[in-house]
Amino acid sequence: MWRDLLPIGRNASTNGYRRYAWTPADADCRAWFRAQAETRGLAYEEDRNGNQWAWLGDPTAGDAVVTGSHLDSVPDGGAFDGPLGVVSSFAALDELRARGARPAKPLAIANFGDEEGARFGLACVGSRLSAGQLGVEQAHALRDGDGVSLAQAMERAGYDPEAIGPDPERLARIGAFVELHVEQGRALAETVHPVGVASAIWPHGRWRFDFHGEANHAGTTRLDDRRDPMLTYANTVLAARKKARLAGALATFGKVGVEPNGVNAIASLVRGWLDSRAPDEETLAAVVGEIERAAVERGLRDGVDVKVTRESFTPVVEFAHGLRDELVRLLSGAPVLPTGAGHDAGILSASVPTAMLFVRNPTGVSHSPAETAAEDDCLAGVTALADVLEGLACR
Ligand code: HGY
Ligand code: MN
Ligand code: MN
Repeated sequence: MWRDLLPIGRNASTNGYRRYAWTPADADCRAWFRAQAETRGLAYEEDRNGNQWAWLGDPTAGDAVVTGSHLDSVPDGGAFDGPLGVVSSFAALDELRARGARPAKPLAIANFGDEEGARFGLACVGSRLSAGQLGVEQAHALRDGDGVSLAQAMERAGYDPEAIGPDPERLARIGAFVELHVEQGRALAETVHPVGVASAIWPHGRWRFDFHGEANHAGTTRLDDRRDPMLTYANTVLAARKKARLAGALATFGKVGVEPNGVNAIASLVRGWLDSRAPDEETLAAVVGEIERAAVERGLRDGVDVKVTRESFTPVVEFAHGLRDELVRLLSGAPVLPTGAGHDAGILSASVPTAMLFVRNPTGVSHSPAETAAEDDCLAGVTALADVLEGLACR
């Protein structure tokens, strides 16, 4: 399975993955998922929001145990973030069958669409739509960097954008959702444990900062006469780092756009996207507020107007304690850890009892081609997931 997925959407110059929603690489990932389901004789279905499902047992019976993750990537992402969860799900099902386990409940594997939000700017679109956490009109209005709307992209990929929307009946059939994911930090690397259980996801969001200045000649405009948004942007990046450090939060400007983007022209507009996360919502709101204030104050000095738009926000997620404790028991005392990364499991946790397993990442690196996990640890993850599915569905 791993070998088949490896070439899909790989950018040869960086070895990173560019598997964006509703692109040919995404279609190849979906075809792979469908083939994995059909090879195993699982009932395959795709919901109205582009999420894929592979069922063992009757999908309509209720109290299903569902596992899975996503196959899309960030720009030049690693091989593990997402795919490890989907591959491990199929492998865990194979393991259950090899053990001769007889599920008393329906089991399913899911691939949620557009988890990373790399193309349309909003993460977890597939699970958010199903859980009713993203309005249909809001989803239709999302646009990629080329101005293509989500609706147009879905249509071009052969899907019906008019059919998207909340799917409470499907979610009501799920008794538990467990997502396995590569760890995106080094907490497990410092332990003897290859697999951990998630406690919580930090609240996080994305804010667009538009710095409006004035385009002018780089060679003839006196420094005092400039309204250079790049200066305001640069100072805001530094302020974000400082405010986040002081508050014990995280703040990152990882994406930036410049107009007109000419070497010998002062920019007219710099657009930077802030990703910020914190242990609690109050801290997050305070940090983002301080970054915005610093930007506006600096803008006054530079003659630059600053406009801040919140593009997404995901509240803190505290995974269901009962299910989490059950996983720890099934895995003989696996460590419990929080994460700053968002997941479909976090979105679904508002509708369904949800838990996560993390597989040790020796470097902690993620959202990068350098992301990795040892083969033995991945196999331990499969065994752990099989133990969990057996414990939840077969007894
Ligand atoms: O950005 C995130 O937290 C994620 O990996 N979707
Ligand atoms: Mn990710
Ligand atoms: Mn992920």
